[in-house]
Amino acid sequence: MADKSGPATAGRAPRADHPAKIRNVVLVGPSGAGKTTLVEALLHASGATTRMGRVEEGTTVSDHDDVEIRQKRSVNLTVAPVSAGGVKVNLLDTPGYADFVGDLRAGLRAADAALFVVSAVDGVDGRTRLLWRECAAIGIPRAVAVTRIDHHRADFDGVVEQCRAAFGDGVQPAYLPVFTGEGDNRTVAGLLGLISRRYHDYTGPERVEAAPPEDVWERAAPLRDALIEGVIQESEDETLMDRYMEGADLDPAMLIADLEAAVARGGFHPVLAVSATRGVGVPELLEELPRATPSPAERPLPDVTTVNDRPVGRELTCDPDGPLLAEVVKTVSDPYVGRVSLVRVFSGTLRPDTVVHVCGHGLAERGHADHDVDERVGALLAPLGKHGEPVGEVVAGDVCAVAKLTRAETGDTLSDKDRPLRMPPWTFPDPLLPVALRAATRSDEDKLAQAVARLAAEDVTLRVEVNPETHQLVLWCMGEAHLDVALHRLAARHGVEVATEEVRVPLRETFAAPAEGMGRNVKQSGGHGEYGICRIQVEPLPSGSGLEFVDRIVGGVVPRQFIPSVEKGVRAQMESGVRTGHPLVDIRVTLYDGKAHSVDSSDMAFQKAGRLALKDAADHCRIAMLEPVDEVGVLVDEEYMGAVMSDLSARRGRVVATEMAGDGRTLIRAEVPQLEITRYAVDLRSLAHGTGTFSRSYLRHEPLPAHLAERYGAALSEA
Ligand SMILES: Nc1nc2c(ncn2[C@@H]2O[C@H](COP(=O)(O)OP(=O)(O)OP(=O)(O)O)[C@@H](O)[C@H]2O)c(=O)[nH]1
Ligand SMILES: [Mg+2]
Repeated sequence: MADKSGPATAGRAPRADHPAKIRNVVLVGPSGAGKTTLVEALLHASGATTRMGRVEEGTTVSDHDDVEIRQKRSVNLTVAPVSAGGVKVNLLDTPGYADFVGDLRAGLRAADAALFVVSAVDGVDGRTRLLWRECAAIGIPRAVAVTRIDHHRADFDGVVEQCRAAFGDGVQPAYLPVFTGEGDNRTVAGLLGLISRRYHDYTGPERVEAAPPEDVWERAAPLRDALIEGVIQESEDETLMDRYMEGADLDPAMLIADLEAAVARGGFHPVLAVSATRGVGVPELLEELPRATPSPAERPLPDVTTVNDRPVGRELTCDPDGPLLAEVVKTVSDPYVGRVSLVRVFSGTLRPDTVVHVCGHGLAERGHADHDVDERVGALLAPLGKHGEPVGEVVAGDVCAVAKLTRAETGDTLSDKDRPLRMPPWTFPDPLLPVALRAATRSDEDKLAQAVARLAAEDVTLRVEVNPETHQLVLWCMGEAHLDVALHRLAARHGVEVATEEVRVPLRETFAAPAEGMGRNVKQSGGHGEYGICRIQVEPLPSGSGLEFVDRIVGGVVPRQFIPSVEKGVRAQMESGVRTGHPLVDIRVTLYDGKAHSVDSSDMAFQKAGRLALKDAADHCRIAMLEPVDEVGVLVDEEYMGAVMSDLSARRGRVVATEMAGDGRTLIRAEVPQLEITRYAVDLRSLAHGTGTFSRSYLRHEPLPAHLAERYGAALSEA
């Protein structure tokens, strides 16, 4: 039974009054690698909590959301500060599952270093490599934690090798785990610090310093050499390498200082070995995180300009006394608390109950209209999972939760109101899985549109549209798990029950050949009548032409004022189509004859005649269906290129080009009918084992093959 009473917190949340006393470390790694469990272990070992929760039981600090408890994995970015060596380390736990990349990006934005988590049981797969690339793309300094080393199948050396092959030679173990037992009983016994040469025995209830097993030095010596060489290669002190080569015993404290510099530079990645469940390597991690990762003051600030786009330059630094510069990395609306914003402060000091400038630009397409407003900041909270403890002020470099900022959205910049600033938001991937939504009950229909808009405002990886042709309310998500979260939130936070339906692709009709049609609208049985007769010729036009209306009336057989009426009628009929209910497009209609009545003819009478004429022409001709075709770009590891290409052909796609994209990846450009790729976001993931990404954009409508046209309800008759 899940205990939902919240974390067993012990005392006050850690505080920091200076950037040098802060580290922001984001945990990144594939789903199931053990990030949340590791955060739990770090919280417990640092004394922040009195007991360790478990992901399976829904009792961890990070995975507190109902959906997380149900899905047994993280779907949100959460913050958990721990106190380590007099430093406040904000641990940012991200979801590893691909659907939740929006929260991963938010976590990367708020952090100054990443702890890359890989399971010693599962090793490095395509998804892990993709995540590493995400980190490498922004140059964030990285250390690696190889977790689950208590497991009998843990292969620390093998996984380190895999990491080195995938992430480069900068990957070097800083600790060496020593194992004991055989078969199912094999487990970790202790850790040897390769710089300190200290051995910690973990076979008892507590870690104790002990003499290492004799044979360990043999294994450790080459690793220690490689580690130290890796560190001193990056050192500013060029004499170090010579001294080391000559056999000098270098001071561990100095090496550790150099190790931090090497990590901060981005090309060196120390590996730590951990078992989160048994606490092995957790105290070591608490010792290393403050000293091996850079403080916020050592990291460059993101680009910033004035609200008028003038560069701000170097005058802004991570200085608590400087001008305020902060960013909303995530917003959540809670039915009880209202809106809560997770904020990273980059410069200055954020104080509760002060007015700040809120600036949001560049996300209009995601449903965040550009805005520049002043707003009062409510209470500031030190977040711990779903809980928060009020804090007085938050200095540059720190992360906090802010209550009741009603206008600030994810990606917005907060600054002093008399010195408004703007940071361009980070990039978000496009959601590519469309799902049509319908309120489960009629009374919820109005609420649905509003609630979906709010949801999309919080989560920039959701997009909402009402399709102008199919009129469906379409929610674009990253994948099915993301959809599950969205539906759950619509119900839980907004009280709207939603049903999903298949997304209709906007098909269109057109004339397959020229045809003639007559519209005869004559009603003269008593009273005011209707009279309008018109004859038209219809010809097909190339894709994208719409309607070309040609007036060839001579001798006023259709009076001047009624010619636009005929055109209006034709257009109205085109919108509702002539056979299948899909709009009709790309025709030239030539009005060449007709007849009017001096009393009974009217605008309405000729509009109706126009509609009838088009329908009549359609009855004399084959109506072809057109389907939308997208330009698709698939970026995939070369090993899956063949599979992806043949799958695209099976989807009636045409591969237009393939390009090398570096890093062993290929970009495949293809034109693919929309009907075939509504679920491509899901299918590509299994096809390319999580290594593929794609983009799509509408290209044009093309004829739909006849056998499919029948399936889509077209009773295509040849007259
Ligand atoms: N034996 C053992 N199991 C572990 C360890 N760390 C995590 N696990 C288990 O591995 C599973 C996944 O752990 P999580 O902490 O949820 O993994 P995660 O990286 O947060 O996964 P996502 O939230 O989906 O990204 C859980 O069942 C954990 O109990 C460990 O050190 N040893
Ligand atoms: Mg997790």
